[in-house]
Amino acid sequence: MQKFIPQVHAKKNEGWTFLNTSYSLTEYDALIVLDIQIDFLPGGALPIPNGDEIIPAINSYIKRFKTAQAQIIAARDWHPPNHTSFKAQNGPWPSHCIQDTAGAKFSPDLKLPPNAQIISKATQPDHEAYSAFDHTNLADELHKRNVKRLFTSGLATDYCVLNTVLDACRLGFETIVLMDATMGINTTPGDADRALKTMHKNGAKLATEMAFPDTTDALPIEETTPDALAEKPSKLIEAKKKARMRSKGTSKRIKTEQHH
Ligand code: VGL
Ligand code: ZN
Repeated sequence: MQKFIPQVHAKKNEGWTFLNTSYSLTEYDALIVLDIQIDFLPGGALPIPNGDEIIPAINSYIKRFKTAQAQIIAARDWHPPNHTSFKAQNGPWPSHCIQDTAGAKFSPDLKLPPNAQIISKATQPDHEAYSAFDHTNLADELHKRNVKRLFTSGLATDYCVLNTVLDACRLGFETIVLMDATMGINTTPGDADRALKTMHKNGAKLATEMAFPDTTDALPIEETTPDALAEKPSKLIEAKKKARMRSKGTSKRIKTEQHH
């Protein structure tokens, strides 16, 4: 599958450094998937342009996190019908993601595992809440599971992702924005780019899937039994040699972080 990197991020060549970062995931990491709901996708009540294009990338991250037994959290915008963010209440947005309606459902293309933790946000009529931490039990859930590192994805870069990431940084989580798995509304052109800059300035790291190991790293090399070793020594030695080279980071240079 071809990797998707939003044009708006990919074209910015100056100011980027190349690091040999390679994130290896554990149960103390969490993937946060924000607002991949019908109303935020093309055809929905408040569609984010090309919002659907990040779903394959999110599914790919879900697979990595699932394999590592890391936490997977799906947040959803979950408004009461008279929410303060709606135009009828003099808010900025058309009605969207109303609790228990079809538009509030997650996209059927999103491959959420059954044990994903669901967080509902912006549920109080008089309180706008873009952050998944705002009036939710997300922080408690993460602390309960001893999560130290958050990887954020989803919609929209300039609202929910921005506010969730700033809260995560404030709360002391190591926070990584998955740039190839987020898309902005860009009500004002440049909003999403400015949001990324703001997140980075406040301590968030910016990364793409290039900062994760090649999928071949998942080969169960350590689980090979002595019996198998006796049968096919040459193949195993080769696989182990490759694994050692990969772990030393000699294989590639990865673009991950912005300089300022
Ligand atoms: C959002 C606009 C309106 C978001 C929520 O979560 O990004 N944006 N409601
Ligand atoms: Zn909303």
